[in-house]
Amino acid sequence: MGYLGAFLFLLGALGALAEICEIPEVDSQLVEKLGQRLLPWMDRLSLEHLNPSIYVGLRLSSWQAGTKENLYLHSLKLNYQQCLLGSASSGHNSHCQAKPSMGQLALYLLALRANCEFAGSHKGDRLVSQLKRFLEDEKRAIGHKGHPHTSYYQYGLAILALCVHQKRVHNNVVDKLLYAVKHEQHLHQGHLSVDTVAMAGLAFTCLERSHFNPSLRLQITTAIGTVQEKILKAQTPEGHFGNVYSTPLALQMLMASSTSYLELGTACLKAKAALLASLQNEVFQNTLVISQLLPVLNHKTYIDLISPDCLAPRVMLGPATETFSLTSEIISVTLKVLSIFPPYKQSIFVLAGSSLEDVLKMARELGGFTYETQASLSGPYLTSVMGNEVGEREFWQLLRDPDTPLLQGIADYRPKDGETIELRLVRW
Ligand code: B12
Repeated sequence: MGYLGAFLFLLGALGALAEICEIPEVDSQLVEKLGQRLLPWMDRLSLEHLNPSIYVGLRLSSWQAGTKENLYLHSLKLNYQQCLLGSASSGHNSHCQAKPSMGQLALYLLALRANCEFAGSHKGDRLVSQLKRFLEDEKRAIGHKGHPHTSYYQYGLAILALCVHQKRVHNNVVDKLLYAVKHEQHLHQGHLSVDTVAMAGLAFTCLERSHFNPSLRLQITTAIGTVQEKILKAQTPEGHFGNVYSTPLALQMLMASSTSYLELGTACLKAKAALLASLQNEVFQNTLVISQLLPVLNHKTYIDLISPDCLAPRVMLGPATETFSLTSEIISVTLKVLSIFPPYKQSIFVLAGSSLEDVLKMARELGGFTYETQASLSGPYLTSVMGNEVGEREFWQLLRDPDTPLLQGIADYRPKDGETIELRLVRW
């Protein structure tokens, strides 16, 4: 009987463990290194470079950047409010090249919450109304065209941002996201990425916790289960959910929701091991991805923004110690573009360690090749090659021969000697 009791207790304990997604402690030096990568970006205070996701990531981490952080939030407020609310006639927003998008406004509202602020003032209310209007427009676009103007990722992000500010959205707005998650295989643009599903799951989790949209409660709970299932199914043999860069958001989603999936605990431990290996190999270079990972390493998620702990002690980040490995080795990278006529193919010689962006610059300098980029929160986004701008729902995909899409953008990816990189115009 004693043995049976102990056995049952052990089973119960294992069951309880298996139902939570927990990430054990990670070496704090490795985490600090990640945080330090954000520091140089916090000195760039123009609208083009401001990134509310950096602020959110840092506030939900165990590290802080002292006064730099306050200055950063101040610049975010100045620029976002001027560009979104300033009237063109008063000249207030003359320095705004482009209005922040729906997703950027949503991230800005998350940044305010990360500082324990509610969008309650007159200005805050107007921003909330703008975000609601964006969502209404997107809802109509989904009704007409079957997809939003922006993406389901931004749609989920916007619902999440309003939710953490305790702002409700209509059932029919939530309904469109519920439908997309449930019927994703029937949507004509194919499957939703793990990042997109995870963002939708975070939005649903917030709605569930806040008891919003009570008449959709059952559908919301079911959708959370569907999202968890999709994320778990997308786990790779190494342990990543989707790919290494979607794992942070996927983990945020899994950590935020309690679940009855028995395999959850094991899946998260495996993901954590994969993350650790990636951290050690310095795979995380991109500030946006780092900003999504830092909360996870501090056992936090965007759901914590419902009631953030702004007094939690955070350690000051030390100055970054960059280790430059200067090399004079020259490598050859072949650049090809077959989506145009006549096709382009050229070997480009650059210094070892150069980014793909350096290769593109060199190709342009040599002549016969042109390209354009647009600044985004993930870095420079390739928008045009040889004068061919992307049309609606098209993008210039980056691939490594024979046919492997790159997991990084032009600024972060560093081709190896002898590699062939293709730029391909595709629909998404
Ligand atoms: C939607 C999306 C796309 C859409 C964007 C079109 C659209 N109208 O939305 C499409 C399918 C076209 C796309 C393309 C690519 N993407 Co993408 N994308 C995303 C996703 C899911 C959401 C981005 C978003 O809306 N953010 C919120 C808004 C508020 O921020 P934003 O900066 O204003 O958003 C713009 C940029 O993110 C830009 N964008 C989208 N992807 C990428 C990737 C890079 C490297 C850059 C610089 C910009 C960029 O498009 C957004 C809309 O304008 C993220 C997931 C994530 N975790 O962030 C991946 C993500 C950013 N993409 C990624 C990648 C790798 C790419 C590609 C490089 C893939 C490839 N091999 O070609 C290309 C970009 C190539 C190029 N031309 O420069 C990675 C980046 C990883 C990293 N290390 O930085 C992510 C994190 C996905 C992942 N887990 O792998 N993407």
